[in-house]
Amino acid sequence: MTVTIVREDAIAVVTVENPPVNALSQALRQALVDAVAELDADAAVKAVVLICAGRTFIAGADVSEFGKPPQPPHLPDVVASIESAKKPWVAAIHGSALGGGLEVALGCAWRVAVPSASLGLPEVKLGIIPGAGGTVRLPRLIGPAAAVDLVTSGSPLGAKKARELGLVDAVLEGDLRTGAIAFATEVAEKSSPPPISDRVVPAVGAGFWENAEKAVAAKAKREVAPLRALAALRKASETDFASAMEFERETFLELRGSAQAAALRHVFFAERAALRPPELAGITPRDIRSAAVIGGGTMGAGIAAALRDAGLPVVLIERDKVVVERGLANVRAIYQGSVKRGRITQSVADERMAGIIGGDDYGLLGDTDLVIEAVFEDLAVKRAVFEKLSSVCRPDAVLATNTSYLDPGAISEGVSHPELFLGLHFFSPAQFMKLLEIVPTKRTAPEVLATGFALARLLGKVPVRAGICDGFIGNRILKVTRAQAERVLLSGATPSTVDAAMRAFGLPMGPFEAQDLGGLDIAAFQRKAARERCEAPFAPVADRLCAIERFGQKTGGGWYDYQPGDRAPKPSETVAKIIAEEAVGRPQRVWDDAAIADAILLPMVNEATCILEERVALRAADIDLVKIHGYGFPRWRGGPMHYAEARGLTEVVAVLEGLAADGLAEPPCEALRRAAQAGRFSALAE
Ligand code: T1G
Repeated sequence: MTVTIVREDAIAVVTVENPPVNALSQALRQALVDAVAELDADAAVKAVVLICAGRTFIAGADVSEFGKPPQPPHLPDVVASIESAKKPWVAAIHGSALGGGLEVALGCAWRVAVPSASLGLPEVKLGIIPGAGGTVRLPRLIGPAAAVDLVTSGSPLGAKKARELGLVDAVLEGDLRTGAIAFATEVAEKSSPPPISDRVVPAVGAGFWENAEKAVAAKAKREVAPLRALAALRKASETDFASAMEFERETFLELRGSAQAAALRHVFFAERAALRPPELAGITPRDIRSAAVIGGGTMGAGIAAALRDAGLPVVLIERDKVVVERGLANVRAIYQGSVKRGRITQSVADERMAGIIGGDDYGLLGDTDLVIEAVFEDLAVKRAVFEKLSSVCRPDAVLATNTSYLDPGAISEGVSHPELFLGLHFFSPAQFMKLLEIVPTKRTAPEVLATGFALARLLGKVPVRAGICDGFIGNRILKVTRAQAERVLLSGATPSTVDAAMRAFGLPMGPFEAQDLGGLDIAAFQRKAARERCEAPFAPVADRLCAIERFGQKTGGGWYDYQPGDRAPKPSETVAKIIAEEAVGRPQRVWDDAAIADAILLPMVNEATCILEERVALRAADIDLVKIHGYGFPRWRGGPMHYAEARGLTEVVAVLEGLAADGLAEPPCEALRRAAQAGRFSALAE
């Protein structure tokens, strides 16, 4: 970490360099305070430019310091020292001025930015609120309404919008350093605006805060920080600066130590670590400049759109011209949906579609870098596709299957270059779902695996390497979720109480509502395959529902009944009768939300620990990312493994032993017992 000061005539340029993102470590905070003192004492200096080296302005406090006791100088004091400096400071912003970085800029008398800059206070995404004046100075500068949006959403603004709001004073084209020095030279000659801390917050209309509270609560759901941030913004609008700063700091320090903040920090670092797994360090991925998708159904069309959205030219192959048109129509429908929701403009949708060629001639793939197969989930059908691909594709083309249940190793039998083959398991809808399970076979070359991760970075996905087993990581755990939900059902609960309990835990929907939305026939198909492998999946009620073709919303009934045109689930007498029949002879109990959640979640953790032990997943954090980005597990819980560790693995083992004793779950696996002794899953890898 370095802070250098260069004097350009009467302007001092303070350059911060603390790779990778100029985070506000203790050393940097100290260096900024020292710079203020040094430059205040230098009569020749009329103004100061604060600029950063590297790819971004200060991207916030150093999140890796959060687990430790805060060290002085504390950031509010650093900001106050810049704000009360004798010379005007100009923050010169490029990249991302986020969190504490924007708060430092708010301490400056002026802010200038390049057009590509982004500015924001994302603290709520880390389960905290701004802790160095962001909730107090921002409403004074841009007004309460804009401040509420920026702080409670945590989403950054572009430079143009920031200029409109008055968050920055100028958007500079050309070289930032040169432009900022010119700007500083100009303002040095004139009186500075009053420090933001001395300004008043513009008044708001009656009911503003009450309405804001309703809106923020609706979006935040169970996340605590957004509403606490709103309270701090209101405090800033209704009291003096010092009291508001004190309130903000107390709230910040309290939330920093909270379980939600620990969980969200865990996910923050896990997501970043997932993009560059250590086992692929130094391995150069192949270049992917063109791609193709075989199969234009829901998954194929979504994958084609995701590839197009990343700028790749795409070829979409289907078995004949009629189905090709249907495939292209599926992709077009995706883009029209995005236009309708205002996500993209019509011209962008047209540009995306223009980059997709549809055809039934595999000959079109002679020069394609990557081909992803997304056809019907049948081994013979998939093998036939790869046989054709092996005969037409370049010998160095990467071939991938989007299978979610079949063994990629078995699918790749017969391909001419098995080292160039891997599984790329997208989740529906593939253009939006962030998760990508990357499934290498025994023959997949390291640089091809690295290509899978590079593709994920290109597509903005969260990549997780998964070993080969039935269901890889996510669907294997999902099988346990469903089996456990049925066990609870047959022990006295109802689909509604189970779903309500899982929603109360934080999931967007319960296991039975989710099955009715996705269709019960998909899981039935897998259970059939499992039974052919002599496995005994537990789904007595689901099996009977499928036998009477209750496949969910699409058949007007599954676990619930549905009125035509109405997606609201209604308790079903038919289902209740089947449950009662299947429950005969099973001990019944009264279930509360916590007990239901335990009976479903803790067996998931048990299965996930087996997955870790078998190295189907390499890190517990990877499993957390799979469940958060593929199955709606609440981010603020940190994922099932983080949740279990935070709760205490010894307690998890004890509860599982109780459930097993009652015949309601498998006993804790040996690996989980070992992890419980160490108190952490990482011990399994040692
Ligand atoms: N602290 C520590 N490390 C950080 C960091 C941070 N704030 N931000 C990023 N990193 C690391 C990251 O882990 C990765 O490490 C590397 O930098 C590159 O990140 C008082 C308390 C800035 C938009 O929430 O959003 O200020 O994996 O891969 O895609 O109110 O990083 O290479 O070892 O993400 O170019 C508020 C978080 C903090 C911003 C760049 N700030 N960072 O994205 O790179 S709270 C944030 C980001 C706060 C004050 C409060 C992004 C980025 P490694 P990357 P990128």
